[in-house]
Amino acid sequence: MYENRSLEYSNELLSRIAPEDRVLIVTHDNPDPDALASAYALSYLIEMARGVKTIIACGGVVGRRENRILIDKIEIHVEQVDLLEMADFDHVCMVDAQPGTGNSSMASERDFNVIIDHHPIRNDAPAANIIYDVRPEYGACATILFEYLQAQNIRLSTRLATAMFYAIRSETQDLGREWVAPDRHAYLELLSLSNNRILFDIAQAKVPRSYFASFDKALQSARTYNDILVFNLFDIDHSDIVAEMADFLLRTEGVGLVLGLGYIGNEEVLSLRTDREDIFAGRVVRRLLEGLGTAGGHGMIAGGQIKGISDTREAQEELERKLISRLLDIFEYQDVEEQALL
Ligand SMILES: [Mn+2]
Repeated sequence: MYENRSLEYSNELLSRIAPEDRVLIVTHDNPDPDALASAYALSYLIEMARGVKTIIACGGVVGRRENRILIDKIEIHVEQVDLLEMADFDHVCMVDAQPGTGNSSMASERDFNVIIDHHPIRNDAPAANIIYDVRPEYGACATILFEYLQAQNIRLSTRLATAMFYAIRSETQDLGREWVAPDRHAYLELLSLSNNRILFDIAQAKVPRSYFASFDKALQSARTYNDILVFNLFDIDHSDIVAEMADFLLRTEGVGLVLGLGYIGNEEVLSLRTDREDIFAGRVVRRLLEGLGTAGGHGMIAGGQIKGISDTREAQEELERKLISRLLDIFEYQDVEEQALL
């Protein structure tokens, strides 16, 4: 079961790749399981169908321990994108991201031949003659690639199936948020093809002590304003931790929206989570960061970044106050009392 467009787009994509071509697959910085599995799936498709080995690259780091174990166990080779010369490639494909959202070190649209994504469509029209398959309704980008592989009748290896299953599972929180029927179909098909031992090793990954310090910082700093919760981790060693703590704190009773902050490499990192059905997280974060930074996201999950923030505690605290005040303005909560979570 796959949508017709999966057959059309995958046929078109494969027909453009000649046996001697060099193909690069990039995704967003600090890749998550969906980005990694999507890149790996596209690379597998091109290799199986056209016999062409591709290179996968991105910027940033893989911070979250589960994701590092995923890369190790599945053996996904990811290169640093800034060490590569774009001119060396005949095709540059982007998955699980689009140019111009601020979360990729690869900025300009001109560089891309293929864009496959499930984030909301950017306003600016894509360049002519590129393959542009963006499905904002899909819960995971890996689901789109799963359909390509099905449409091309390609048998999945256990490792690929495991990576894609884990991607859909973590991106949709086990089909709990942001999913459509194709995600569910892919999830069930992939489950039966997956290696449970690897899934267990990923989910039960050992974590460093500093991981628990992040929980402590998140809990100690958390403040609520009606049903909004804000926390600030200040200095962090990888940006994924902000989103992880935001997911964790969204479980607070009476809280419907969480804004998490962290700071790394002159950049403030924001993560927004909501389970309120009347809110579109991506829109809230774009309003919040208007004139300050870049933002993007879906209905329930969104993120953003503000560059060029000084590394002093005062600068970060000042920015936090500014963001809280903007957020309370957006929800007309100006007169709401601030309460510590603990
Ligand atoms: Mn994704």
